[in-house]
Amino acid sequence: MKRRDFFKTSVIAAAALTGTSLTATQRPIDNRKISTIAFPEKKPMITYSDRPPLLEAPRSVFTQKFTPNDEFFVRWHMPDIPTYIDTNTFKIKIHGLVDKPFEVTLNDLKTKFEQVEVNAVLQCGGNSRSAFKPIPGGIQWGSGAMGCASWKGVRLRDILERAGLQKDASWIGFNGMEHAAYYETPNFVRELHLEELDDHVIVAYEMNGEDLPYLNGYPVRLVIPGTYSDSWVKMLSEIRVNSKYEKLFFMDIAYRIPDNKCECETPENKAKKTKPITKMNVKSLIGYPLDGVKTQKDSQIVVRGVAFDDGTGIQTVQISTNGGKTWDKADLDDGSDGRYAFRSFKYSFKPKDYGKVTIMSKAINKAGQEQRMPEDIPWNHGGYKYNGIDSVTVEVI
Ligand SMILES: Nc1nc2c(c(=O)[nH]1)N[C@H]1C(S)=C(S)[C@@H](COP(=O)(O)O)O[C@H]1N2
Ligand SMILES: [Mo]
Repeated sequence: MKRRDFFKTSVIAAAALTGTSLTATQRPIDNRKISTIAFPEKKPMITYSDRPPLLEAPRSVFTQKFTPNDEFFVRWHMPDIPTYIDTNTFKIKIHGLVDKPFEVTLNDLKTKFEQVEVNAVLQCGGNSRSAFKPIPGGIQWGSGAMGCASWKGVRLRDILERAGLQKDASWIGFNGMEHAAYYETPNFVRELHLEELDDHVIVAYEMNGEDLPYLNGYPVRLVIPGTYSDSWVKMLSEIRVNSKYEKLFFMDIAYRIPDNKCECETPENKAKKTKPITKMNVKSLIGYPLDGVKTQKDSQIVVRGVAFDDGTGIQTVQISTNGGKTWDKADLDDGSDGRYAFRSFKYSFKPKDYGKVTIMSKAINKAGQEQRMPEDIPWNHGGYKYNGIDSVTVEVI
């Protein structure tokens, strides 16, 4: 037996003995090197692929409540992304089960509808996937496949109202403009049920006060606060209203987790029933200090980071500097950026001893949901929804 195989069986055997399913067993790998090559409108970032572009933000940006556009992560499924979009001719087509199908230009969006803004966290369902063992398929993201921005645009509901939904309307499909490299791969289309939509869902053309960066979906994208970003369709060109759910690749295969109480499974025993990932769970991330930072004994360390959930609201963030034995409350900002935005936190302390100190952060939301230790996070095939307690290790010299 090869060494790797042996490892695999012993893990499974251990899981079988204890009757538990596999869990995440390590922290996400998020000290990867920043690329020396920069993409259009972006600073050099952690780069997993250039075709399609897959870029991760470094941990250090998470000391800021709003993630700068030029460091905002990027994820595309298909390599063939239009390189030029003429905003004079660009239109979104709205059709299907509506009384008045129509096309809307960028200018129409900006002038013929009420303009609204929402601050919201955009996070890939696979963010922090590299914490799972055995390794699930997919991009081995560290913790930087997320960011918070202020989004400006038009309520999706207002657009649908103008089109006039027919009686049987219940599912809405959203199509992006890019294409697959091979014809077998379908377009990037997501579907949402009408009931999932509320007034916070917008068709956005602005991000942090600027046009959307090209790689983040210029000229318009869907923004669905509180949910994982796989449904935040970029370069949105078509809105199609249906009575039934169309069987589509991305909805049926990707971005699903086990539909059981623990939302868990093992590599051998794949859950039979699955469900879409939808709402985000509670999470915090330390932006400063970074792993390996050296500090002087008797000098203060000011820990800074961000916390968020699905919009339920963050109750507290706790910090431990002794491996989780005791926890202390961090200071939170006043929350005035809204319930879908990052809450920033701060905590200062003076290490008493020389040597390594591990700093951990744990967010708890208003529903009492909290981050658990990495080894208690349930494993799933897609490597979705990781939200283990965060940690960084510094050295006191
Ligand atoms: N048109 C289109 N929209 C898309 C995708 C895509 O591949 N094509 N990927 C989705 C996924 S899985 C994620 S995580 C987010 C990433 O958004 P960002 O690149 O702006 O960070 O876009 C979503 N919207
Ligand atoms: Mo994603």
